[in-house]
Amino acid sequence: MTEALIRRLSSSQAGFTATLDALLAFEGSTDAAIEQAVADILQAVRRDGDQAVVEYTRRFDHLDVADMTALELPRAELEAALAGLSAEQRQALETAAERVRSYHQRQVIESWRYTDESPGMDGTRLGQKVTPLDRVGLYVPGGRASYPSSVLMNAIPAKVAGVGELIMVVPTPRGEKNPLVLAAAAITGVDRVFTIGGAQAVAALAYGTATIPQVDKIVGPGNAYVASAKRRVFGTVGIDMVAGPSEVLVISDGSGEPDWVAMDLFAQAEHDELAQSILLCTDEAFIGRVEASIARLLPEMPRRETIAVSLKNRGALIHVKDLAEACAIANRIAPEHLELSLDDPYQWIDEIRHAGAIFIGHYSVEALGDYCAGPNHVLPTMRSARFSSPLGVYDFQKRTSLIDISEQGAQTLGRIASVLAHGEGLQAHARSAEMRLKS
Ligand code: HSO
Ligand code: ZN
Repeated sequence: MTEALIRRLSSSQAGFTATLDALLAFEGSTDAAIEQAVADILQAVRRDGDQAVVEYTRRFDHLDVADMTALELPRAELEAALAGLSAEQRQALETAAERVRSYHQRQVIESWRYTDESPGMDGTRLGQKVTPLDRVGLYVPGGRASYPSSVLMNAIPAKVAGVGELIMVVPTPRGEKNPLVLAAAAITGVDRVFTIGGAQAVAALAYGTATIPQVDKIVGPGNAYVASAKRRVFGTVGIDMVAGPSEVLVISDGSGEPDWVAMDLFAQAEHDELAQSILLCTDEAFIGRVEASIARLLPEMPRRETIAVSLKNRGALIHVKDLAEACAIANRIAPEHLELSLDDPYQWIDEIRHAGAIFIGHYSVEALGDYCAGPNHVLPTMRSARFSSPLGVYDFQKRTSLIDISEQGAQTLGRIASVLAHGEGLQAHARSAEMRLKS
């Protein structure tokens, strides 16, 4: 008998919960050597600015330039990349961008004000003023995980929010550029692009250099060095989130096509050996058919080696008693992507409390959401959907409170504040409130 491609589990087996937890456990790397290297890079860029960035780019990306200005891509080069696409590619990218834009326009939050009508508060006006961030840095990885779709998913909500200036960084080892990434930058109106990457690019954005302006927030995925650098500069600038490997959970009642389910599991697994693909299914025979589909389809896949490692180490086909139990397990997993591969999915949506995105029914497949359905594909991973949300316009808007208290309102509030301030032993607080009382 050959070794299984993916583990099979059952929710009724002894120790199932512990087995599931072990499968989900993922330690974000805290490699001491990486941490030290990143700390050194941040310090050097902070101290030496452009010169340090140029030097690291020479060392790590084998790109030898005289100075930082040579690492900025002129607008014309972005436009040329766009013009160089096939009509089909350009059309696809533009349509995807348009759909993502139209979805995100619905997320914009507006400023608001109201007049407090409670007794004694005559004329007191309160509100919330919404302001986009001034300047945002977008990190785009080089190499295998350099996704034009991620440029759309990060740049569009920033632009819809009204961010003043969007600065993209993307490493181009040995000068090799990804034309689709540059075209996506052109389509979304990224303002400036620098061909730098790694911790040095994060440092340049966070601290600013003579050439690269300091940003207020850094978004976008990256390798362990980039993740560590983002964590370290947090506080000096905002960051989006530190993403873990991508995950999909499929819930099936056996009503779909086993090949479709198998390919959906592959689509996640092909991202990365650490990616996680799990099926929860009420129908034992269907699980067997999915397993057979996996065995038959895997050899056809160009990325079969990555898929095989991902499925073997982190994948599972799990038999569950019923769909209520499947939803309970899904809530425990809090997956980044959840597919409800059911004939009648709507009755189960209310049962799902924790998921980054829910794909409803047999045709709503994650791959469509990754590129062009409209919602963002930057989603909470590693069970963080319990407390966080997809990337969106709200990540690029901030709120300021507005307080306009009338003379009458100050009488009512002053008495309350005075009592509380005395209780806290803060005399100046009490007196500054009391001075505005009339008698
Ligand atoms: N599934 C990834 C996004 C992506 N897929 C980009 C293809 N390209 C994380 O949600
Ligand atoms: Zn994907």
